[in-house]
Amino acid sequence: MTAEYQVHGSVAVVTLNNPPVNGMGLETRTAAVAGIQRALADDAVKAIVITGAGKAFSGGADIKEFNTPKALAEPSLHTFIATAESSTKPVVAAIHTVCMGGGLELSLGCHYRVAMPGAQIALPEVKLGLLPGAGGTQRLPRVLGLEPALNMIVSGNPVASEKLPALFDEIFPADADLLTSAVAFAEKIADARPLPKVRDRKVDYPNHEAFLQFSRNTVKAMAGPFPAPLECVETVAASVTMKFDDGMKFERERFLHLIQTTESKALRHAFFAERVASKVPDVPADTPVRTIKSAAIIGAGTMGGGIAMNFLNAGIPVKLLETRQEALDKGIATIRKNYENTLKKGKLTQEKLDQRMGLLSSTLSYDDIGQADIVVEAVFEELGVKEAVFRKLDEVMKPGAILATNTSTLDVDKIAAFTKRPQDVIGTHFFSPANVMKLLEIVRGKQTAKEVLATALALSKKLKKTGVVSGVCDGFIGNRMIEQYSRQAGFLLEEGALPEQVDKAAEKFGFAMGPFRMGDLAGNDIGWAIRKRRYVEKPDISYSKTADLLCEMGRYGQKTGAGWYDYKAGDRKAYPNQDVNAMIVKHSADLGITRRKISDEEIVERLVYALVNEGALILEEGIALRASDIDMVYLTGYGFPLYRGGPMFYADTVGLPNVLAAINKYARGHQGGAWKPAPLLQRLAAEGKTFNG
Ligand code: T1G
Repeated sequence: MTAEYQVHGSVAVVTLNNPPVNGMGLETRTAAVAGIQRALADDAVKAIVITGAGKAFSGGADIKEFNTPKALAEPSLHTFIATAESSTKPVVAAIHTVCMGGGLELSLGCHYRVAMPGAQIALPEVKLGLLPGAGGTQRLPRVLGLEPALNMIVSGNPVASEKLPALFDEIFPADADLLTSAVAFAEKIADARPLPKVRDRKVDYPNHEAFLQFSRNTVKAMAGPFPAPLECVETVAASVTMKFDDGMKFERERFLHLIQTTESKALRHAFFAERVASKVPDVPADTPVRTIKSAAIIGAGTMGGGIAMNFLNAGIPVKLLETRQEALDKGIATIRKNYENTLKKGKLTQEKLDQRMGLLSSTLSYDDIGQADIVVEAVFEELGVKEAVFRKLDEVMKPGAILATNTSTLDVDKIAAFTKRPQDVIGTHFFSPANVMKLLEIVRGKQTAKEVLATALALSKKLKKTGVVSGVCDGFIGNRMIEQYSRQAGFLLEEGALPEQVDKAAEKFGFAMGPFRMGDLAGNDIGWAIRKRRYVEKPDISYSKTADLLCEMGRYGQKTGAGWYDYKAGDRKAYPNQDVNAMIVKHSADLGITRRKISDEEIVERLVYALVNEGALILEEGIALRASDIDMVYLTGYGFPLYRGGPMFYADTVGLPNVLAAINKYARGHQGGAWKPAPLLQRLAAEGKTFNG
């Protein structure tokens, strides 16, 4: 059943019932419209209440139906709303918990709205690259007024029901029973006429043109590559400048335009990708999880401190362990300073700061951490050091404690083998700065217990991270792909490009930061250390020597005040350096390469398709469970532009045959050996399929 029908006295109650959030898919719309029609045909019924079962009134239209015939099939959401609005008997929307998107639009088509306090009210369509497409842009301004409605629609952010008295005819006490109260309200107004319709109201806003022009300018400045915010302004403007039905037509036309845009498809892809990432096919959703009431962090450096903050922010006490008191003191001071900076920005209260710092304790002894439910090590990235730590943890940690490593490049299975409990060992790869970056790569060892994996996924949600499961390989998902991206960046320098051109092209594509500025930020010596290891372990993999030559010049990046670029104190701008560029040009000559002009298009293709091709290998090796997981890694951990949906989604929009053709072209060029097309890419391209299915 996707909508139930009951009669309470003289009131019919239609209950939307499409778990988990009563998305108004075709079956739900059909059953609800049938319910209203049944009520209208029953003379004993004097009024109608519409409400939602479970944890929502309604989370809106069923996004899963978009870009499928069901989305617009009759009865459409418009028809459902019109059925309520044109009803000859009063229709009351009884709202609780969540009322969003089409759910709120449905309630605006009803004659009355009543609610429980604390319900989250929103028109979040803009966050999906859309606009409220079922009358929200025309009706909400008629209820809340032009400015509050515009703010809600352009921001897409929820507002608690009790903060919107103009929207509701009654807000019940928190301890009221919604159904009982709503039925009583319906009986009270059953004979009231005329039936109040939002569409009959007028939006009164003197000098609205000036306000709307100001809104256009403001939204244009902040919308970046996304078309939806400005479309929201224009359609809300129609609520003032056009008659209701004309405004509805205009809204429909702009909605149908937006739903076809790549930006909207990318945002909707990311919405579901984030949620599906926590689903592991062989780990049932009801797998028991271990209780995490306390944590221990080994290492109070940049990573250890950042990781500790995640737990403190989630209200989980942390015991920070270091080998030397001064390291401990420094680590704790850094954590406090980070919180104080947030306080200064007005994003944290003193009370919260004190509460979080109050959850932090420290020790120099492993004997003090044995009772922690989870321990995360963030010590030096060297297998010998990890071995010593894990052997010690194996000795002191209570049975059932989760032993997590924050390694970014080492083999989690080897680390697990240092203990007698490999089933309790897992990788939790945080990204620096760990208290800021949303991405958490959860590395599943061969022997990691399903319960431990399920616990780590649940914990990532509690830490407000996007947890993505990775298998064990060198670099897991993100770093393994970025290595190919960096290789291409280096080869481009040898062939004729300079760091500034490559970075500008990448940033124009939408990356938060190009590869060379990123190297300067992360530290060029980190890549240098990895390459030195690679030269021994995998001599057949070639790299441009330019990055090594740069490090030999002592130019490790921002931390040394100079890297690919020069930096000035207190200024984050990257200034090209002539010595570095001369080194690059000389290196080309030493290689006997005649430097050539390289187009931005080639730069972007080589950087992005290097990610795509490695992502395809990762997918077919089963290191990543699905293409959208790879997209989430890049959207939340590597500054890939959200409006392009992630590398695999972007490749789908370009067309895999086109991606493959470009790769085959580059395979015939300089360092072409780096381009071995992934079999999965070749197969999908040949079959006319996509990564994201
Ligand atoms: N359609 C389909 N599925 C949805 C959904 C929706 N609208 N909203 C949530 N889900 C699924 C979600 O994928 C997940 O699935 C489960 O519900 C729980 O979600 C014409 C066009 C409602 C605040 O944008 O903001 O109406 O992983 O983990 O943290 O103008 O979901 O369990 O299989 O997020 O409790 C506008 C989007 C639609 C609201 C609940 N509405 N959803 O948060 O649970 S467009 C939205 C949310 C529209 C009209 C337009 C949140 C939530 P699974 P969750 P939550």
